[in-house]
Amino acid sequence: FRNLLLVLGDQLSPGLDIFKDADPERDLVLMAEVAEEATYVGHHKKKIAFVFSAMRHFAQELRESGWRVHYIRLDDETSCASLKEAVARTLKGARAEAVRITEPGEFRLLDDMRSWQSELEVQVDLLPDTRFLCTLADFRKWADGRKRFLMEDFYRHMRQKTGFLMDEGNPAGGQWNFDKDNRNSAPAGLVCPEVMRSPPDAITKDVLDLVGGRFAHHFGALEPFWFAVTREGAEAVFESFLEHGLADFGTYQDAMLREERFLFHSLISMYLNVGLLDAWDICVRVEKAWRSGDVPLNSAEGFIRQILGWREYVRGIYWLKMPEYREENFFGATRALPDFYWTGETDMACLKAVIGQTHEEAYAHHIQRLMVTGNFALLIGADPVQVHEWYLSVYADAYEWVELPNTLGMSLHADGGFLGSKPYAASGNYIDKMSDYCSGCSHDVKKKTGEGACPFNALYWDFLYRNRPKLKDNHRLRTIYSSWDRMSEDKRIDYLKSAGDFLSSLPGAWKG
Ligand code: FAD
Ligand code: DLZ
Ligand code: SF4
Repeated sequence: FRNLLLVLGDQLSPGLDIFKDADPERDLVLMAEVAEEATYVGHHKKKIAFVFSAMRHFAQELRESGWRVHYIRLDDETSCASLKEAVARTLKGARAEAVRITEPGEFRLLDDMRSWQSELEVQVDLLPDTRFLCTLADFRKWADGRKRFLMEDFYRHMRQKTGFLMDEGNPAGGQWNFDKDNRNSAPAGLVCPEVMRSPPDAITKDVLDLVGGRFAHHFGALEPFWFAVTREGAEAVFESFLEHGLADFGTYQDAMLREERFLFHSLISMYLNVGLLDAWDICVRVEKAWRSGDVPLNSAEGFIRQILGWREYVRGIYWLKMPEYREENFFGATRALPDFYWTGETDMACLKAVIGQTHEEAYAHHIQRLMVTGNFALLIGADPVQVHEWYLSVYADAYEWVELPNTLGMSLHADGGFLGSKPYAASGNYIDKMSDYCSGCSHDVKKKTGEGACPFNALYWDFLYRNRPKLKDNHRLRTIYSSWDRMSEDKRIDYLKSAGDFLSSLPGAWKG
């Protein structure tokens, strides 16, 4: 054959450039389940099962449309440890003029691939990933010479560039952003749509057996497994969201409920990230739903902002700042991530609920990730690398290009505010306002310090106090620091002592 086309587990898109100028008669597609990709962090069992099953279905889809596909399974006798080995072995069996690959979404792999050409003695072409709305070159152009890199500025630039939700050059509805309408808590008894569940087919059942056997020691429940694993399945999930979820998405975007894990969220990130759904197409359909009067503007705008704004923005920042970005640690935080992040064994009801849900579903929505597990890790000064590895492991949608900026930048402020203008630190009051967790907690959210008090309360002030030298010039924190300064000394000492007692009682890192 002529070219070997390597397709990775998160590149399941027939529209990618490597297929455009390829020839099914002369080129061979290679896909490989390999131990290195399945274990570079201890991925959640559901994430591995999702990726493997989606890969197997995609190979089938390619074959049905005429491609020759060499698919190496992890349980094949001839399975390979790494993607490089898979390429090398395939080339041993048959010579190729070149290996063609879409640029991977993680720096570690791109870096590795850069040496393949000389090591494997074959031409290796890396082609840009065309599934994003902003090319990396365009992002660099936007960033070039800029003093501030706010997402909101990037988002407006993208609205203008793409024309999404624009009316004759102006933002639809006269406003760029309807976030102030999107901060409602959920009333008790709120009825949320049923999540669409896809029953496992024979291919998925095979994968579940494989993952259950090989990765039994990884975090997370494997079953029940109900993720979609094909383009049609992912499409059905999105259609169902358009019909039943989108209208209320905006209003309850930040809410959290014990009994409603998914609320009005779309659950499409894992499908988008592997290429079973397409970002442009999704924005078109969400805008159409608003223009035809099916959903209000605050929901359509809020949703499009996540995809056209946040998703594209974090990817741009990742590639702009890697590899140094991964090492950043603005606060010098070194505490081991407590082992209950892996076991769920804590008496703090909010953390228990979010970690428990993460264990079962490989899913938590944005505010659960940011304001519960992320906020707690920020407040206790957990080591950013450990926190990052946790987020990269436990969610089905986690790939470093999207996970790292969200964790290290947005949530932990470890980049010193490059990505977010202030740390997302909050006391128990925020969690109480936005969720129903506190009513089922043995801690009292209203109690500030001492026995039985919600730990978030003292930790919040301790975090601000501890890091004041680094945060004192942040104008968004000025009022908060003046509240601290106005407190009586006794009260301040009380907070710091309470936080100190709590921190010294924290369990250490997981040794499992
Ligand atoms: P919805 O709430 O329905 O949002 C719609 C879509 O918008 C999502 O599917 C997603 O593609 C996009 N989106 C929303 N927020 C963001 C964001 N901040 N950054 C990028 N895209 C966004 N998202 C991932 O896809 N992978 C990750 O590994 C990941 N790690 C995160 C880690 C932390 C600490 C935080 C705070 C957020 C992280 N996010 C990550 C962003 C966000 O939490 C998820 O995209 C979202 O919860 C996915 O659920 P959903 O599809 O129901 O999203
Ligand atoms: C996440 C993942 C897993 C679990 N396994 C594989 C695999 O066996 N083969 C493969 O090609 N890709 C896998 N992936 C996705 C890759 O890790 C992903 O392509 C890189 O992290 C780059 O984003
Ligand atoms: Fe979490 Fe504090 Fe509320 Fe308990 S009281 S659920 S620890 S915020």
